[in-house]
Amino acid sequence: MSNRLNATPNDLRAFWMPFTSNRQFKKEPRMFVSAKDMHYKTHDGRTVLDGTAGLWCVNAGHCRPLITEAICQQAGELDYAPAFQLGHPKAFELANRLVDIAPEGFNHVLYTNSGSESVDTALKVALAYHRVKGDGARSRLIGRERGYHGVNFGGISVGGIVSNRKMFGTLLSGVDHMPHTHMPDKNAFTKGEPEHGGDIATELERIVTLHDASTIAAVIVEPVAGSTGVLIPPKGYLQKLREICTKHGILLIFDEVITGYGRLGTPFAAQYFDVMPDMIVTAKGLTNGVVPMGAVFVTSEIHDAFMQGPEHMIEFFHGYTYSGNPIASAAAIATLDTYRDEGLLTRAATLAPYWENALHSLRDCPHVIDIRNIGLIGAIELAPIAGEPTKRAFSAFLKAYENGLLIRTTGDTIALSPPLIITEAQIDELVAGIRQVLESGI
Ligand code: PXG
Repeated sequence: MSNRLNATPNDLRAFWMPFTSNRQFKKEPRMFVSAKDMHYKTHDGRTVLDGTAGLWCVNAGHCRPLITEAICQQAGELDYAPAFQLGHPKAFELANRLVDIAPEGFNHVLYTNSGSESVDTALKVALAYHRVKGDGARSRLIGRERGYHGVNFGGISVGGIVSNRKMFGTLLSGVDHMPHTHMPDKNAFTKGEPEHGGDIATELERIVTLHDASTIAAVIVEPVAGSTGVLIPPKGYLQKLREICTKHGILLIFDEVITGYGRLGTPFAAQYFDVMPDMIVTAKGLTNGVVPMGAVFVTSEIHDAFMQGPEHMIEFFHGYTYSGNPIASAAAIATLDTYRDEGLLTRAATLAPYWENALHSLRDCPHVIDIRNIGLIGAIELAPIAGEPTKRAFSAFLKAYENGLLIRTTGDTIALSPPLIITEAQIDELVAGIRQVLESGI
């Protein structure tokens, strides 16, 4: 008998869930059924304060009217237009709007459908750029230990989170990794950018010497590493990476999938740190997480290098069926309107001092071994239970959810990234709720 006939909404077997402990979840499901602004509603009728902007993406808060209306309107007007050799106005309008908020010089945008696709797109642009410039020997890519660049083959090759790599064979060849910047012995409980570790960037110089600069296409880093448990760049670190890349003709790619669109109090982290990469990889907050979409920003220098040869020829053999999809474009334009109207791309700068003090007030709670923060990002690292890594933080996540708080955990770190509309009173509520969880014997 077909399994399908028996399927009911309460049958959870068919969906193999992403990055989830499927068996645990299906025994004890946690479902959201609606959302508004800072809150979710659960299937059992409870209200949950969103401390993570969904998965770092709902920067303007949930179910925002301009975005909802734009999607409905677009779906009824032009649902889909072929993305290759044809266009539609909103994809162009959006690209111009994006260039307006990007750092100067980022004049062109390639669209994707996710952060993972944006990463792989940027890596491919880097390789092809050197090739069109007659420098095709530059084929190596350099990432960093503990880096997260999505889950596609390019991204896990340059990424440095072992559990995301070890099951998947030999990955891309010609990839090397810089050391990560986490130095808890020296930097624990630093507010903002750590003092120690900026010189770790010189490890890139060693890698360049090892392989020779003439073989290296690009270096990719998250300006603030998120998924690994929130690692803030030490003072001077990103500047030093930039210097080394420039000196050796290597492209520097910032993966701003979580830092893009206001998370640090500037539109992009490049502006926050005043370090300009050659490409900026984004997704998530581009559409407020509502419709899948990503964008890769490139400089005119990179774009223009491809604009050669016969005009009827495709200049870059890459793209997706849904690149610049009309509904995603409409959602993104309405998202940028919402960010602009409410000042959300800079609001984190105003809230950051309050956020910092609130988070660091948890220092005396049980199990806390480090607290890190920047912009509207926070991390509370817990001592692992001996022999059972990740269990303590996961218990904190479950307990917080029961108590009406959405937090994220990765390893034994609680990561926080609330919507940029959060109020000071809601920050207090979040922090008080976390204190309660940490003091509850997890
Ligand atoms: N790069 C970075 C820096 C990311 O943080 C991706 C690429 C991939 O994006 P997609 O859209 O393909 O998932 C990400 C995604 C977490 C968490 O809790 C982080 C991400 C996704 C889900 C959870 O840290 N980052």
